[in-house]
Amino acid sequence: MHLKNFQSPVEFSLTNYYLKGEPVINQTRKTKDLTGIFQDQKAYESLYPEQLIYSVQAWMPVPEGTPGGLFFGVSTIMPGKVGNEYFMTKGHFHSKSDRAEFYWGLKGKGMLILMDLNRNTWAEEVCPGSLHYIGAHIAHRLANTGDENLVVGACWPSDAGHDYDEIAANGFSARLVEVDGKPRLT
Ligand code: S6P
Ligand code: ZN
Repeated sequence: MHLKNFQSPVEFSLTNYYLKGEPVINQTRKTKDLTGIFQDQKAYESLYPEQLIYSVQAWMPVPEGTPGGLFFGVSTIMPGKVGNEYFMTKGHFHSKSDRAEFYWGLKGKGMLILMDLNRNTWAEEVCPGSLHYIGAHIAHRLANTGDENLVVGACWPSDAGHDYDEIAANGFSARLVEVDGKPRLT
């Protein structure tokens, strides 16, 4: 019998929402990485190309594509807008499109924008403690509607992958914009 205590190689801070340890990947998306995502081209071009829009940390304990494993991620979306459209992630379907995912709100205020294969789009409010099940064949994107960072946890299958092409080509069928100071899907 083995009764040794081991420590997990990765820690998640409940105070600053940071993943610490190895192996953790850190990804940033700046204005210059989000060409074609926002509607207002003029407003987009007026932003500083190096401005950080969102970052993602992920613990991928098994190689990407492994069947049966799980990944753990934390997405942080900065507050701000391009014209009247909130800062948001690129959004994607999973490459293995039937793979689901959990999101949960940790900090800040935002919306999870969801779209099915028939291009029906809807949104769920994200706040600390909100829990979101993203089912099979549903594209997903996060938008920050508040004035502080939006931090969201995620867990998804290690063989899900990301399909950005469909969203890059056709977008979602609705956009989350500010109307009279409030978020609205239009
Ligand atoms: C992965 C999961 C998240 C997103 C992240 C960034 O399946 O949904 O970790 O990758 O929120 O969004 P995007 O659309 O740029 O990958
Ligand atoms: Zn996903």
